[in-house]
Amino acid sequence: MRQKSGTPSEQLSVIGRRKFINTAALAGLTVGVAACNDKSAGPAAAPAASTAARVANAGSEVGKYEVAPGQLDDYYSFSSGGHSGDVRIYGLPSGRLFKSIPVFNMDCLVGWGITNESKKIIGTKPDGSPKYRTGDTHHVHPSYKDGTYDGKYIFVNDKIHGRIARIRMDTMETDKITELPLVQGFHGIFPDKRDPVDAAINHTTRVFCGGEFSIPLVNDGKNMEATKDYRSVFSCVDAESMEVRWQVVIDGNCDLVASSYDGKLACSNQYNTENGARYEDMMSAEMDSCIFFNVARIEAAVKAGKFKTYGSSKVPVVDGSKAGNADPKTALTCYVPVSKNPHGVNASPDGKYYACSGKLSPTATLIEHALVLKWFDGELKDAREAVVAEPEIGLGPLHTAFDGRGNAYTTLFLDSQIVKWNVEAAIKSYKGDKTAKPVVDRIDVMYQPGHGFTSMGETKNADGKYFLSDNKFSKDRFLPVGPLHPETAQLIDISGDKMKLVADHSVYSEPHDSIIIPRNLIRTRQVYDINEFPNAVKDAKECRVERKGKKVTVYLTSQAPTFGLREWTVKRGDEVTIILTNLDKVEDLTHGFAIPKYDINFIVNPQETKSVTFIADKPGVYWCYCTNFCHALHLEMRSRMLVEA
Ligand SMILES: [Cu+2]
Repeated sequence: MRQKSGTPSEQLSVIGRRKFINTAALAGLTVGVAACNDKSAGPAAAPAASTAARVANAGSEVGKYEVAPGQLDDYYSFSSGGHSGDVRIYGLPSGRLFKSIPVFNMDCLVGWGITNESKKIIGTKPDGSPKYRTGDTHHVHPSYKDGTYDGKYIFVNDKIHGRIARIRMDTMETDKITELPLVQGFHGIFPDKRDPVDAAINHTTRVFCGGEFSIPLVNDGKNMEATKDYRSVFSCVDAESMEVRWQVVIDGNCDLVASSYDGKLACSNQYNTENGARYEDMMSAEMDSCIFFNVARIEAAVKAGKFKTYGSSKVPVVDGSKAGNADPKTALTCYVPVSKNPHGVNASPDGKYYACSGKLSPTATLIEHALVLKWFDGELKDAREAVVAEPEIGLGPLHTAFDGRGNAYTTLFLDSQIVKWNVEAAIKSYKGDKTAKPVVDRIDVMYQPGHGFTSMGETKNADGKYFLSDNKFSKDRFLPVGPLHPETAQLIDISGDKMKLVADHSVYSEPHDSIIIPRNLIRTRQVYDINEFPNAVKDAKECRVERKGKKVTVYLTSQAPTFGLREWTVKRGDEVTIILTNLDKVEDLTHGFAIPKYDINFIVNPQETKSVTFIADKPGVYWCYCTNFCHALHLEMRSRMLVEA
C-alpha cells in the first residue's frame, strides 16, 4: 500500500492520492489519525513493514550516532513542550533530555510560579497568585545576528493566553513574559534578522507574533454571532523591552510566522482566509494565503499617526486588510494566494524563498522574496505571480526545512513521511520543464510528523547534517506506558543523497517545534554574580528576622550543609517573606528550600538569591529542608520554623 522510495511510480501514486485528499479531505484526515489505532487500515497503516524497513535502513551504522559515556553531544536541540508549557533542552544526536525550562507552567523543581521573582515575571492576580498556571508553547526561535544565532535569547509563544516569553540563553531561564492585547490563539512567532531601514542593525530587535483565532477586537461579551466582525492581529514586540510596538489588523488568521534575511518582510501562512467560525467554513475556499508584512511601511504609518487603538490597549493598530491595502505602492500587507489550508511557512537559508504548504493540498508553494518586494513596488499585476514553484510532494504537507544545499524537506502528516525535494528542480518544473523531477527522496517516519527541522536550517548557516521529525504518534515504537503514549522525535541523517533514519527518541508530550544548534554557539554561565541580586544576603552573619507590624522578613543563607539560621520564630497571621541567598560558589552546588504544609519548594543556584512570601496561618514547628542533593550531610541540612499560636 505504501511506497518506500522516491521512484517515478511513487510520484504517480502521490498524484493518484491527490484526488483522494481533494474529494475527501476531512475523511482523509480522519483516516490518517484513525490508522494509528488500526494497523490494517488506511494510508498510514503497515507499521510492522515500516519498522522492518527502518531497521534495514539504519543497518549497522546505528553505533555511529551513539554518544558514548563521557562524550558530549555535537548539538543542542531546543524544543517547545506544547501544552506542558515548558521549553526542553536535548542533546543531539543522543536525544538525551538535559533540562526543562519552566516558562508558562508551574514547576516545583525550580520553584517557578512559587518564588516572588518568578511570579513577577509570570504576572499575578490581586491576591499575589500567578495570573495563569497553564501554557501552550509552540515555537522556539532564538535571536539572530548577521543571519545566524547570537546565543542571546530564545523567544517562545504561549498559544492559550497570547503571551510571548524570552529565555536568556546564558542561564537558560525565562526572564520576561508579555501578554499581547487583542490576541487569542497566538501561534506563530519569529524574530527579525535585521532592521528593514538601518543597515547597521544586523541583529534581532523585533519579534513577530501571529494571532490565530479571530475575535471581536473589543471582546466585551456582546458579540457572538457577528463573526464577520471578528478579526486577528499580527503583533511586533520589541526584543529588548518586550513591549508591544505595533499591531496589524488583518483579514483571515495567522498561523506560522517567518521573517526575511534582509529584515524587510515578515510573513504568515493563513488557513481560514474565509474568516469562518465553524470548521466547514474554514475549509470552503480553494485557495488561502501567505500574508506578507512590509515592516518599514508599517512603522512609517505608525509614526505618521495612521493607527487606531482598541479597548484599554494603548498599542497602535494599523489596517492590514485587503480592502485597505489595494494599492501595492502604499500597501502595508500583501496576500499571496497559496493552496488551501496551509500549515507552515519557512524561509530558505539563502534568503530567496518561502515554502508554504497546504495540508489539504499535496503541494508546497514556493514564493520568491524578490518578487514579493516587486509587488510592493507595483511591478507585479497579481500577488500570485510571486509564486515560482508548486511541486506535488505528498499528502498532508506541513513544515519545510532546508539543508543549505538547495534541498527542502517537508513533513507529510498523512503519508507519515519526510519528502526531500530540490528547490531549483521545482522551479524548472513549474516553468514547464518536464525533465525536472522535484522529489528526490522520501523516508517513512513513525508516525504522522508535525514539525520537522534541520540543523541550523533556520539560519544562513544551514549545515545539512540532521533533520529531526517531531511525530504526533508513536504507538508501537516504545514500551506501552498507559493510555498516553510518548511522542517520537526521529533523527534523520541528511548529509548524503538518501535520507537515513538513525534514531528514535521518545519525548514527553507534546513537542511542537524545535531548533538544532551546534554546541559551540552556546555559552552558559555556571555560577551567578551575587551582586546581580539587590536583596542578596551576602554573609551568613547577616541572617536575621526583621519585623514591621505583621510583615516579617527572614534573611537566610545556604552553604552546604547548613542554612544560616538553625531556627526562627514568627507569629500566626504574619506575612512572612523568606529571602535566601546561596553562598556556595562551587559549580552545580545548588540547594533547595522546602517548607512542609506551606506549599513552598524552590532552588537557589550558586550565588543566586530568591524569595517567597506566604501567610503563616498554621501554627506549629516546620522543618525547612534542602531538597536538592548537595552534600554527604544533605539530609541534615534543615532549619526549624516555629509559627507561634
Ligand atoms: Cu543543600
